[in-house]
Amino acid sequence: MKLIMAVVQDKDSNRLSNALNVEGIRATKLASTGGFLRAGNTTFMIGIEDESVEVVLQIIQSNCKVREQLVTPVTPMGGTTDSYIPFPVEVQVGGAAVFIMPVERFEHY
Ligand code: 2BA
Ligand code: 2BA
Repeated sequence: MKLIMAVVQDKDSNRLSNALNVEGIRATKLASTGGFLRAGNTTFMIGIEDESVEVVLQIIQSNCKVREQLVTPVTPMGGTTDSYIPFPVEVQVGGAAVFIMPVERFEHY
């Protein structure tokens, strides 16, 4: 079994939920916040048998879009705050940041 954690944009989360439901794939949605943009996003936690991992990845890929976003970072990208002038930058967000982890054991009580 694997645990898939996928950080997606809020705009895509309903569509992704529906697509997973249609395929009978169980998931938990967590409200999360991006460390860089400090804007809300959604983290999906999906416990899934190994043989269905690729199906889930395909569903995530086809339901999460890449979008351009113009932002003024609240912290400097270089790390130092000395002489930091906030400057709007365009960043590409998404479609999804996906982590796949082995599950040692799954219990359901
Ligand atoms: P945020 O941290 O709010 O990042 C939003 C977008 O800003 C990122 O899109 C990326 O294009 C840009 N960005 C982030 N950090 C940057 C930096 N230090 N310098 C320049 N640009 C930067 P994505 O890469 O598609 O990430 C979307 C969201 O997925 C992230 O939101 C974060 O919540 C999550 N994420 C991405 N990579 C992650 C990782 N390695 N670990 C945990 N969460 C991650
Ligand atoms: P929900 O997704 O809201 O599901 C609530 C209950 O609805 C489930 O209880 C199950 O009895 C039923 N259910 C959900 N999806 C189904 C499906 N595709 N076919 C038939 N019945 C379905 P539990 O199994 O006790 O799950 C309770 C909550 O635990 C779930 O809430 C979900 O948030 C989480 N969860 C369960 N299995 C998960 C998994 N494999 N990965 C991630 N989260 C899981």
